[in-house]
Amino acid sequence: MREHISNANFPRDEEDRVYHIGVKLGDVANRVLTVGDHVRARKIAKLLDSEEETGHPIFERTSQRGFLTITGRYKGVPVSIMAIGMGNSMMDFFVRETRASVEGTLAIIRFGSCGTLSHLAPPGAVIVPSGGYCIRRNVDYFADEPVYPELKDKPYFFSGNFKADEGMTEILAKTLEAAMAPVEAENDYVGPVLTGGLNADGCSFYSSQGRLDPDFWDDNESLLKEVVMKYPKTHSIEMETSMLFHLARCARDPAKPIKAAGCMQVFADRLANAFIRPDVVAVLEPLVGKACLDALVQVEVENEMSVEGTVWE
Ligand code: R1P
Ligand code: URA
Repeated sequence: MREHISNANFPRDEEDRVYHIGVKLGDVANRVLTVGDHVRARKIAKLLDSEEETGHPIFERTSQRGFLTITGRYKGVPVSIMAIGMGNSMMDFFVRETRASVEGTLAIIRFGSCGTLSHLAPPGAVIVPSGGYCIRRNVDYFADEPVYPELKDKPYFFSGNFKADEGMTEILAKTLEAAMAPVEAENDYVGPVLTGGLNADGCSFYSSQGRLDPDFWDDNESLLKEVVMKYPKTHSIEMETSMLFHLARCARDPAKPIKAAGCMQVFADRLANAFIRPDVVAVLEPLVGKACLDALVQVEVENEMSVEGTVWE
C-alpha cells in the first residue's frame, strides 16, 4: 500500500488505490451506506444479495487505517457499505477518497448513533435531520498565547447550517417510518422516527458535546443551553453527519455531485442523562440498517457507473 506513492497532494499507491481507504475506481458503488463501526457494517452486509444468488462476488477490503469497504448488490442494485470510524476527520477522508474512486453521482446515507436533545426522540427513536451544523472547540480560547486574541473569549464556535439532500431525506424518512411502524406498535421502547430538525456535530464526543469532565478545563457547562438557544430545532448531537452535509455542499464538479442524507438511532439521552439498553439496539439496528439499504436503492443516481471493470461486474 505504501510503495510507489509519488503524489503528496492526493496520494495513491501504484495500483491507484487511495491512500487511507485503500480502494480504487470500480471498488465502490455510486450508492454508499456509511456507518461508524465494523460490527454494524458487517451485520448490514448480511442483507446483501448472496454470491450464489447473483453469480457475482462480494468485494471486501479493510485498509491499513481501519476503513472497511464491502461492495455487492442489494435487490440487484450495486451498493457499498463502508465503516469509517469516528469524527469529522474520518468523514473527510471517507468523502474525499470515495469521491475520487467513483464516477457520476455519489449518493451517501450515513447511519450512526447519537445523543438526543429532544423529548420527542428518547433512546430507541430514530432521527432523520433535514440539515446540520458543527460545534468546534476553539483551541485559541485555551491557548497561553492565542494567535487571534479577538477569538479568545468564546470556548466553542457554532457553524452555519448545511442542508441534507431533500429528496433523499424524504425517501429515507418514509422508508424508515414504514419499516418501524409495525415494530413500534408492538414495542413501546422502539421509535418514533423524528424528522425535520437539525443535527449538531461536535468535534469531540466530550467537551464539544457538552459532557462535563472534571479532569479537564473545558468551560462547557452552558454549552447545551447555548445549542438550544442558537438552534432550537436541534434534535441530535453526534460527530459526522453535519460534516457529510458540509462536504456534499462543497463538491464542485457538476459531473460528480454528492447527495447526502443521514439517520441516527438515539443512544444517549442528554436531557435525562440515560443510555439505550443493548436489547433495544438489537431490535433497532437491523431494522434501521435494512431501511437504509431500501432507501439507498430508490435514490435517483445520474450517470451511475457501468458494471464493466468493477468489482460487481
Ligand atoms: C461516538 O460514540 C460515535 O457514535 C456516533 C458518533 O457520531 C461517534 O462516531 O456514531 P456511530 O455510532 O456511527 O459511530
Ligand atoms: N454518539 C455521539 O457522538 N454522541 C452521543 O451522545 C451518542 C452517540
